Amino acid sequence: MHPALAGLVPLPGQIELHTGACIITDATRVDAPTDPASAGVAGHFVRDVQAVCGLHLALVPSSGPGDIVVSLRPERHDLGAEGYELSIAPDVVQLTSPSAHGLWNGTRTLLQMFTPGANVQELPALHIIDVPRFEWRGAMLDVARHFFGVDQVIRFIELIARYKLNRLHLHLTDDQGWRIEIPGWPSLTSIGGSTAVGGGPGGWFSQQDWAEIVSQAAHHFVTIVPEIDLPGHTNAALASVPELNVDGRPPPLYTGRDVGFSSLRMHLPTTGRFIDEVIGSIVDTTPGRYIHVGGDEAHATDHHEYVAFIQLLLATVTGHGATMVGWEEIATAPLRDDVLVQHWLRPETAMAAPAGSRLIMSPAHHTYLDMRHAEDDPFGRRWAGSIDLDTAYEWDPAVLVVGVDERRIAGVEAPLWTEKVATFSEVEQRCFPRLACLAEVGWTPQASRQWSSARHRLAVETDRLAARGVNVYRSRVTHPD
Ligand code: TNX
Repeated sequence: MHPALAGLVPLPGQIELHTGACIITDATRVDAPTDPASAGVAGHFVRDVQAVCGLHLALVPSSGPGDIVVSLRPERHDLGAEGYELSIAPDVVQLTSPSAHGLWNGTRTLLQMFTPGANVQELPALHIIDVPRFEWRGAMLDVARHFFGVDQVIRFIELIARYKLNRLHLHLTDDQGWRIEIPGWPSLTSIGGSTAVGGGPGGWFSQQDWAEIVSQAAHHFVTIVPEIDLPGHTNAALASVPELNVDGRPPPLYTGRDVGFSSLRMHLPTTGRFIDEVIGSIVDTTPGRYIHVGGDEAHATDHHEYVAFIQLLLATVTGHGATMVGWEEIATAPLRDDVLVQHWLRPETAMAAPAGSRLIMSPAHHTYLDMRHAEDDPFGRRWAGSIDLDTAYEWDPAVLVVGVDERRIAGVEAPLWTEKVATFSEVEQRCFPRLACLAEVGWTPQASRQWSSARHRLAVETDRLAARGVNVYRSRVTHPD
């Protein structure tokens, strides 16, 4: 493989290598369209090139010989919502897409061809046509068990966007913490946000913090998927709002690691208003159309009440004009076809989703980032096994759940639960480069994916991340000693 292709991840769907090369120097210019979204992508690319190798490329409105020409071609329906075409010839680099998102994806590929630190770049002549296999390619960060602040979340967005991941699911509430300000309910954060697993200081996002997160996400073509976990995993809410409790007495804050002991109560007069105002506020402040309502491990809710809750959540989320997402347990209640069901543990539970609905695949044994990397990893958990890079890579979302084929799969997502992850450096070590494996599962056609090829590219990517100061996991499967 040409050295400039050694760091590509996810691997593009079609690459055709030609002879010759295009030389990029600080005289190379980037010719960008004038619409704000495409111009933003081109500007971002110029800044990223400078960060990777120090070259400063000028942004210009008209093209000349040797330029990198970025063009928006709305008529290229064949490339879908996110696809792009990239052709590199000795005298010009051309990047084309029908959407700014596709141009963004193309610039990510181009950037991965730049050799870090080199002030003359030799890009091989080639032709790429690249369209993602799945629409939903995500990571989840649990900011409830341990809190991670705005700067850390933005850093996380920058890192996942390297791999064209386009969803960041934020697990905002759980037994141990409530992490987002809701107008009219100040105790949710002042009490519910005041601690974390192990008794640390916790924290929460103000409305201003949240606006900053969604805006930075948009600049990286990442849609934020906020999760308010209901009706279980709610001790922090119960501890903050006395009226949510049957006896009106709030339980103490919880800083342990158990799951499945808390529940809202359907019949209490405050419960419905609470759900409506929380979901309404989240919808109003989050531009993406998805609201994740959790629904997992509600072991303290009887099944009748659970079904009633899921129906109430569905009516509330749809009433506010959003699309509901939930963990696979919600499929035990009647749903609508537009609900997204997130498979994590039991295929037979996920299978109960309506025949017209779509699934997000997060099989614990391949995607759970809190699991240990290998048997000698002292930090990871073990209930879903060891997940080294080969295990994170070698699976096919289309064969996991009987009756759920390619067309019913919205995509893939890897969650990081943080009961045992307390610092951002640990977040990095759990996620990178494992998230690069997930990105290729979600992007590259199954027939073009081979562990024997991915292994080398992941080794290059691991070294690049390390050189940029990311606390990577150095796997024996990519770095044998
Ligand atoms: C299961 S996955 C959970 C989380 C835990 C995680 C720990 C899911 C929907 N629920 O509440 O944090 O296991 O690995």
